[in-house]
Amino acid sequence: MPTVQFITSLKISALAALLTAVLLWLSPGSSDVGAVEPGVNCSSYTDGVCVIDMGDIWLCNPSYQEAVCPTSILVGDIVRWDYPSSAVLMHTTTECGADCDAPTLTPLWDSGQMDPGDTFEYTFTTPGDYLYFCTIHPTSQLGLIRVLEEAPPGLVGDVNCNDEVNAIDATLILQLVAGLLDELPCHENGDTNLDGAINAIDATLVLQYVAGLIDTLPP
Ligand SMILES: [Ca+2]
Ligand SMILES: [Ca+2]
Repeated sequence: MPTVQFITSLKISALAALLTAVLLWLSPGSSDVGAVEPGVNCSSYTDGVCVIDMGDIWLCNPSYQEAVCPTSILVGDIVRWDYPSSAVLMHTTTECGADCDAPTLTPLWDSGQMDPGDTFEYTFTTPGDYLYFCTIHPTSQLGLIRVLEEAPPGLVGDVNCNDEVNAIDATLILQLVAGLLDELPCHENGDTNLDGAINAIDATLVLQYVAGLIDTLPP
């Protein structure tokens, strides 16, 4: 077999192995992308302002006491934590860094002590996941702000610009991830979960969409 043909066949084999691994890695429902839609767990979400309710003692939704309550917004949005005057205890909203069990000493935001009736605002300018907690109740009040890129004007998932989302798009994304492509023809459509990155998860979501396991992209 000629050298070029051999290398090409190796690349295709590697791609197939990667595709299989991704499919095994992310079965439907095993990821936490269910919280992707902007506005999830905002008590109101209008004009780029997400209001997050705080309580005694939970963040964002009473059902998440002692669990991480996820909220999704778009980049550039403002989050306003709203602590009702009917509450009793004092709380904070404070960014954790990578781990709320070992919080950073330089949080991106820290409300300081909030008394009932207080509010605190922060503007999110960079996509990503931001863990936060109440420094007074660090094990029972936990939250996550997921800051998403704006959805592109094109068809999310259609990376070859043919107005369809199918397995070819997933393959192209995997080729990009594997370094076989430098860019996708419609690169802006490749971030299918709007988390600011194009990676194997995006290809998996395309395949799940094609297989009818999820109804929309972003999911
Ligand atoms: Ca396509
Ligand atoms: Ca992505």
